[in-house]
This record gives sequence, structure tokens and C-alpha cells, in this order.
Amino acid sequence: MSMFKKVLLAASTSMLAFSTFAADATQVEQKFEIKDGSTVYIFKDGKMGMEDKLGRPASMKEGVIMETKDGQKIMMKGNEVWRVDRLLPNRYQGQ
Ligand SMILES: [Cu+2]
Repeated sequence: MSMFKKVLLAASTSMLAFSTFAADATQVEQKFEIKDGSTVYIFKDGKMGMEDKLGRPASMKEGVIMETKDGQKIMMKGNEVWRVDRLLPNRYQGQ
């Protein structure tokens, strides 16, 4: 098998892994709808994943704060999500 074919095979395998990412509802502990249309999943093992508004897996830098549609704020932090409402001063209240 040529190197090119191997690379293609590896790519399609990882695509497959990605496509099952959101489907495994049994492993999802919590799900947040983000205001921009993306979705953050917290899995039962504590890991997190993010899906953009088109349903594609998305990555995000650590420390980025996202606001959910219902106004909660969560932060990307390694494999954990920190709910930053409690950590930040109440400067967002009252709008
Ligand atoms: Cu995110």
C-alpha cells in the first residue's frame, strides 16, 4: 500500500471517530447550547468536547469563556469545564 493510501485511510478512520463523537449519548453527562450555535458536551469521564453549529467537532483554546443560550458562562479548561459564574465577580449581573 502506498504511503498516500495509508494517509487517506488514517484520515477516514479519524473522521469516523469524530462522527460518532456526538452520537454517544450514553456517555454525555451534560450538554450546553452555546449562544453562537455550537454545543459543548461534558462526558461522564470528565472530558469535554465541542461541536460547531454545523455539527462538526470543534476545538477551542483553553481559557476561552463561552456563554450558553440561557446565560451561563463556562470556560474551556483542559478536559474539564469550569462554570465560571462562581469564579468571576458579578460584573455581568443587571446587564
Ligand atoms: Cu468551547
